[in-house]
Amino acid sequence: MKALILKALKENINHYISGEQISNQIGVSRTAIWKHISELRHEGYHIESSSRKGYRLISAPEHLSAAEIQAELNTNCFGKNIIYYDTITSTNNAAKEAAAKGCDEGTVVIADRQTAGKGRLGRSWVSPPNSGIWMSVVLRPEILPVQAQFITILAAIAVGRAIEQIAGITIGIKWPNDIVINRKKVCGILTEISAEIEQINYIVLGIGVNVNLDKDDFPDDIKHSAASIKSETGSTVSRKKLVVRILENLESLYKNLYKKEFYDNAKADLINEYKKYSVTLGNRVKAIYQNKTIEGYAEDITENGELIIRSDNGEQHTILSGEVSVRGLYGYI
Ligand code: BT5
Repeated sequence: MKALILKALKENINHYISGEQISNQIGVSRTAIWKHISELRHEGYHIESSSRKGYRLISAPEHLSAAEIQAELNTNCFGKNIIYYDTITSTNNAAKEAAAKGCDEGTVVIADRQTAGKGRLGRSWVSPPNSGIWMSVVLRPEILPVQAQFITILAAIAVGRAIEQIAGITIGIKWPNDIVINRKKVCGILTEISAEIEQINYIVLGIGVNVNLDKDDFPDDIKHSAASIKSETGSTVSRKKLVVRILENLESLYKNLYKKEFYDNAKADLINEYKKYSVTLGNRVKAIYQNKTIEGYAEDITENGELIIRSDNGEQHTILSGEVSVRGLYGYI
């Protein structure tokens, strides 16, 4: 029924069609039409209504199909294989299944909506329809598992650059993996690894970007700390263009990992760029690390991407992964 109403609206795009006309055309009551129209609005369709003239479709939500993305994508490997879902539990889980079955490196799993989006340490990630980028990329790097920390750093830079290029807004990176705009989180990265001692089987790089979410899309407990590109710039951004740019940036940065000189030179450039984006460095922080809480100043980021904290008693701590709150961000005062 909803599909028929949508079809009638699409046949008249930008023109009004009265409730009576739709009702005659497909044989449903005007109340049922109103109910379906309001559902379509929730799904991202912009439909105007006027009591005299009826309904008018202004725009349909952007569809992130594989074909739409690939038509604009300029890469050799990343996104050559895209698995798209309207709804999935978690793109990271789907990507892990695909990786375990042997899918190619660069395979992308992307969904319009996640019902069980995952953050780190068992936390959840809010992923409503029509508004975000919820995607995972399968990587098979021939590096040592200890070097995998770089993938998160590289991804944060690739996504950060892409947001700046497409939305024209300045971003910051909160160590290790949050992208923030105006002190609020717009993107999270979840890197999951399947490895043996000396060899990585695969890495699933999960990227969640709040692109066109409205404030009301966030539950109350994260309303103060989360934002979207749209909520901060006031403009809707094309998810497709952003996906394309993220994959292109990722591929070009990732290729460097294989260059012989990467671990001598390029790595240092990457860390320097990461430091420039950092909203953690130079600030007061509280870190939960190996079951201890450390408070102090974020002093530096090492050449391997670890965070150095000088605690209040003068001790220096080098943190490879963990939870770090930064004063002034997300309600930490
Ligand atoms: C992250 O975890 O930030 C990693 C998020 C990765 C999400 C992507 S989406 C595609 C792929 N498939 C998945 O299932 N996951 C990945 P963490 O640093 O643990 O942050 C999680 C915390 O951020 C939550 O506990 C909330 O406080 C907050 N949060 C949840 N959803 C959010 C959202 N949409 N925007 C901003 N903050 C959010």
